[in-house]
Amino acid sequence: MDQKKFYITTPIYYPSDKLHIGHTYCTVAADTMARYKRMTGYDVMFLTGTDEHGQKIETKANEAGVTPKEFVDRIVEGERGVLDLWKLMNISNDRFIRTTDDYHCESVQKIFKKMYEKGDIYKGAYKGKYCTPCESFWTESQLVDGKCPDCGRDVHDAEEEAYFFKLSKYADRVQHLLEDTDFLQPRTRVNEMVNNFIKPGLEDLCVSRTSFSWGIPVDFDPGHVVYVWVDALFNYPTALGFLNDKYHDYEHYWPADVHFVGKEIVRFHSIIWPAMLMSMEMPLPKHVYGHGWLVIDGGKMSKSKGNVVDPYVLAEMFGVDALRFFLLRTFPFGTDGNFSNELLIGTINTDLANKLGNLVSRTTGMVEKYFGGTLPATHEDDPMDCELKKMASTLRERYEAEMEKFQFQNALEEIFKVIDRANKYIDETTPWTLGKDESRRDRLAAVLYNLLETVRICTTLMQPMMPETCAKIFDKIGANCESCRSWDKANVWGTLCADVTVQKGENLFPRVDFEKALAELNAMQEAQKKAALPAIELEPYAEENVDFDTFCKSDFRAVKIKNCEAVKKSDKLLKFTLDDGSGTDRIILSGIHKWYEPETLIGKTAVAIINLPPRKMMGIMSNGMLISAVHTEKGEEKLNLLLVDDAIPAGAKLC
Ligand code: ME8
Repeated sequence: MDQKKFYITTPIYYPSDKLHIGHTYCTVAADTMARYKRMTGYDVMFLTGTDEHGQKIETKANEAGVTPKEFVDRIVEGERGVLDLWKLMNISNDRFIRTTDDYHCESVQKIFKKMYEKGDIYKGAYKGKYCTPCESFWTESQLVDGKCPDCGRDVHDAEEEAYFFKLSKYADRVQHLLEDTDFLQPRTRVNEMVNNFIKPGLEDLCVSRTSFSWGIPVDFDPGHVVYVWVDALFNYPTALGFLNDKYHDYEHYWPADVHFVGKEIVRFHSIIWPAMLMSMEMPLPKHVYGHGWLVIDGGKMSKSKGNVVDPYVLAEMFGVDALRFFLLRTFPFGTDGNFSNELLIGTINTDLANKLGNLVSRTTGMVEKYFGGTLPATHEDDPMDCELKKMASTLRERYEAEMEKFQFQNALEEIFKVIDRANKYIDETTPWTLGKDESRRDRLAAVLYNLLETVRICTTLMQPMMPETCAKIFDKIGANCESCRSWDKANVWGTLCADVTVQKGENLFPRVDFEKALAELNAMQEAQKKAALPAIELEPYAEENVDFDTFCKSDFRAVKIKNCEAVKKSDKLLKFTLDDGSGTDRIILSGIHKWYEPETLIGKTAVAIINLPPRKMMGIMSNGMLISAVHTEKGEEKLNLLLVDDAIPAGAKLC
C-alpha cells in the first residue's frame, strides 16, 4: 500500500527584522504537526522559508546602505538569523525556500505568464493616492488624516500602468469553497472572510508594480515586478518543483494538506490563493488554518513599543523544549493568546517541574531505591490499578482526535490528565509503605511498573512537542528500543519488559526561581523598551514670536563660578557663588545636582540671566538663573550647563 502523504507549510516570513516569539509559535506548531504525522507513519513534507521581495525590504535595505539581497541574507543566514533560530528551536523542516532563489523566480515568471495568456491577468491602470517622496500608492482608507501613512506628507491622485488578476471571476467559486467545505479552519474565520470581503464585491487585484524594482520582473514587460503576494503564495508549489527543475516532487506532495497562517493573512490564503490556483487549474490545498496571535497586554507586539519577545532569550533561559511546550500548552491555536513572563514561568514550574518532572524522578527514584534500578519480573496486580491503566492505554485515541484538529493545547491537556492521575496513583498506593514490607515486593513492583508504563505512553505522545526531553525520558525509564517508543505501542499496555532497568539521572526540569527569573526578564524587557525610545527628543519649538525689544531686556552675562556647593536638605539644588564682574559676589541657586557634582564646576565660566526678580529657595535668596541646555535621550531627561570659553571675562554681556 502507498504510504500516506502529508504536506504542511508555515507562512514564509518577511526577513525585514529578526523573528520573534509570534513567528516561533506558528513554526513550532507546524513542526509539532509534522513530527506527529511522521510518528503516525506518514510521508511528510514540511516547508518553511522566507518571503524576501517587496518595497518594505527595499526601503529597509536602502536605509541600511546595503543591497536588498545583502540585507535579507544577513537576517536569514546571519548570526541569530532565521536559519539559526529554526535550528535552535529544533524545527524539522524538510525544505527551506527563499523567494530570491532562482528556481522560484523562474517558476513565478512562468506562472504569471500562464495566467496572462489565459486572460486572467490583464493590463490596466492602477488608480490611487500617490505619495511622491515615498513612491507609494495608497487607498483612501489607508490614509491618515488624508496624508501618507508613512511620512505624513500630502498625497495626490495618480494612475500607474499595472497588471490585474481577475479575482472577481472566481468570487462565487471561492465563496462556495469557504461556506460549503472545511477548507478554511477554524470555522469561525469563514464568516469574516465572506461577509467582509466577498459579499461586498471582490475587486480585481493589482498584481504588478512599477514604483520599485525589488521583485521578480515580469519577463514580458520590463519595468513591472510581480506583486509580492503572488510571488510569495506560489512558494508552496514551487518548493516542490512546480515549473522548475530544482525539485521533482510536486506530483507527489501537491496539494498541501494544510497551510498554517496567522489570522491577518487568512484573507490572502483563503480568497486570493484559491482563486489563483483555480486560474492555474491546480488542485487546491485541503486546509488553511488561521491561528491567533500572541499578544502582550492585549496588544500587538511591536518593535516601536519595544515589547517584542525574543525567543533566543527565553530558550537560553528555560530550554528549547520548555519554550516549545509552553507555546503549545498555554494558548488555544485558533485564538489570540496573551503572552506574559509570569505565565511562562508558572507553566514551566507547574506542568514540567511539578507534574511531569516529579512523576519521572519519583518513579525512577523509587525503582532505584527499592530494587537497585531493575524491577523484578513478577508483579502483583490489583483492581485499583484499572483506572490508571485504562486512562493511559486509551489516551492515544483522545490525543489523536485533538491533534487531527490541530488542537495542541487540548492534546496536551489529555496527556496531563493522565499525568495527574499517575501522581494521584502514587499517593493512593503509597509505594514508600509497600517498600517497608518485604512481603509486598511484587505489589510494589507492579505499582512502579504501572507508573513507568504510564510515563512511556505519555512520553511517546509528547515527542512531537518536546523531542529532546522525550528521548531523555525514554532513556531514564528503560524504553530503549525503537518499538517501545513508537506510535504503534502507544496504546498497548505492557510494552516495557517486566524486569525493566531505569536510570534516574539528573532532574529533567529543575524548578525555576519565579521571582528571580521574573526580575531578570522584566529587567531585560525594560532595557529593550528603553532602547526602542527615540535617541534624542527635543523640547517643542516655540510657536509664538517674542518681539526684539522684549528679548533685549534679558541681561545675559558670562559668570565665573567661584564656589559651588550642595544646598542642605535639598536633593536638587546647588548654590553657586559667582563673579559677575560687578565686584560683588552673586548667589544663584540651580536645580542641577542630579547632573553635576558641585566641586567639578568650580572655576568654570557659565552664562546667567541676571535681571530676573530675586527668588527665595530653601531660605536662600537666588539672584538670577544659570542657563542650561536640555533634551531627552532614550526617555531620560538630560541637562548640560552652558559653559563658555574661559577667555571670556566675568560680566561680558551676551547679545
Ligand atoms: O505575513 N503571534 O510574513 P510575516 C502569532 N510574508 N503569529 C504572528 C505574530 C504574533 N504576535 N506576529 C506575526 C507574512 N505572526 C508574509 C507571509 S505566506 C505566503 C507570506 C505571524 O513575517 C503572522 O500572523 O509578516 C504570519 O502568519 C507570520 O507570522 C509571518 O508574518
